[in-house]
Amino acid sequence: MKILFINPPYDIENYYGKLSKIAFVFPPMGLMCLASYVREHRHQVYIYDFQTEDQDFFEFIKNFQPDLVGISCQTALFYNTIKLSKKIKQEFSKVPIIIGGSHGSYRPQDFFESPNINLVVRGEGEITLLELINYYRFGNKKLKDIKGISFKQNGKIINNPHRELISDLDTLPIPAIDLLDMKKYHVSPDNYLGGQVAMMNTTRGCPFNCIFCACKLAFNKTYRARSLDNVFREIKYYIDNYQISEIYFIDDSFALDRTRTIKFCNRMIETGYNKKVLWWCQTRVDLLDEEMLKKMHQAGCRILSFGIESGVQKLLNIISKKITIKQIKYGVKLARKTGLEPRGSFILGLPEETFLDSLKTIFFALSLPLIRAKFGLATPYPGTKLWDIALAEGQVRENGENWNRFSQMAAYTKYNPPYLPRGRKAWELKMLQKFANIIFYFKPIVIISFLKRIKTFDDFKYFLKSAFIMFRGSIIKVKK
Ligand code: B12
Repeated sequence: MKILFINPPYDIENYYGKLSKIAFVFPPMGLMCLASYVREHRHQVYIYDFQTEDQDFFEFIKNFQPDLVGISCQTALFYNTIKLSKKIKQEFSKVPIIIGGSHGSYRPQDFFESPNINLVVRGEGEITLLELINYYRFGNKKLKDIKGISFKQNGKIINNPHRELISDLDTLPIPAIDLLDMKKYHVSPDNYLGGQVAMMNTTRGCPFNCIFCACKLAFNKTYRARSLDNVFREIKYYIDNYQISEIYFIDDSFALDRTRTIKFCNRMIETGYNKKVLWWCQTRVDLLDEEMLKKMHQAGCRILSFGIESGVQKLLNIISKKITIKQIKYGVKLARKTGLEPRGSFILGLPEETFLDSLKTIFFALSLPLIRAKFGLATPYPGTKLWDIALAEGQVRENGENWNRFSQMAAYTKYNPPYLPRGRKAWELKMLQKFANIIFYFKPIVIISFLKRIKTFDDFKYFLKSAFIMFRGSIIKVKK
């Protein structure tokens, strides 16, 4: 069959406002995984990524004539997914449209308000999608027997039981980056280590239970890791075929398994890949020790991102982050001491957060030797405990919600934050978000770290332009 995968247009200005010009452009990892998997089963595949495609979508689709369309949809892409499905169905009324990704995993019902969507795949997609392809091709299974899907039958939404997770991730092929033009993807300037970047995922699932995180259903809380042989095959593939010099590991917690992390680092050193690629990853402050961080640095790691979230212990407890202020201080300091660039992401506007707590978080961030910090606003994505809290407080609606509000970056957009702690005002949180994001860049170590990155005149222009956009976007002009 001919399968067309689509990464729908992202109205990035809705979500980042003036910062959109300096945001990431990342390859659609979920679709690359699905495409390579079904391609192995001899189906013809194409990924149309609206972020980077030059050819007109309708010209393309008329030429390609798909038998099935699969769209990946996070909450931020919801309305565009609906609009696009309608347009596709106008031209190809018989082609089934299947949705997967974060939003449908928790709220499949939203998609069935549109008559143009045939099915929603919840959670991990590879096996479910293949079964669906076989269903459409041979009709050898009934829909009711395919796990992990939701569909509408006789006006009723049927949610089949969940699909079991893939137990051995090594059985999955390398994500199909060859279907895309890798050169069109880049990180934002503050993450720039120079050169072509590849995005990789060496594990799936996170055993923690933070109340704001929307990853639980896709991969469950079960942590599954690929073998290092398998991971290194992929790294070699990128080095040989794409001459990459940077890898961004998007694992939820890269260093969760200490023994595996040390082995990974040793192998980077033995293979000499640490001389060819620099890399960065996300991990938790409570998983670190000096020996491991030194090893990571030696193995080419340069940036370590931490989800710090708050500078107030009471709030860390409320969000079930399971870390302490002491661990944060220790972890960030240690990363810096071992030559890594520690970065932190913070959330303002958490449940029970007072104005003073927000200030404490901002000044706590400033007090840490962080090289970058990003301040988002608490966003109750469907499927999270924060959603349940917001629902109970009447701040989100079970039906008829405006998904454009769900951005984390409300201060830069025309929307108000979708969640407000008791007694707080939208304008006040928006102002604090802008203040926090901008003041951080005045720290001398932050300025120095940017200056150190400048190697060519082009780098200089790139950073100057980004700084200008950042400052322009952050001019504090918030309507009360
Ligand atoms: C890396 C990442 C990014 C990267 C790149 C994303 C990309 N291009 O793939 C960047 C930094 C750009 C990013 C941006 C954002 N992200 Co993000 N991101 C992630 C992260 C950490 C990993 C995603 C990933 O690649 N996973 C690996 C792949 C294999 O999994 P997957 O994408 O889920 O795909 C599988 C299934 O979902 C399913 N599937 C997916 N699509 C389809 C389609 C079909 C047809 C089928 C059948 C199945 C299917 O099958 C796939 C294979 O098993 C997740 C957290 C997580 N652990 O999932 C958050 C996450 C997806 N991001 C999230 C958010 C909120 C955002 C932003 C809105 C943040 C912001 N304010 O900027 C933006 C939106 C960007 C956009 N264009 O939509 C939320 C989504 C919540 C929601 N309900 O929407 C998540 C879950 C994190 C969270 N907060 O809990 N993100």
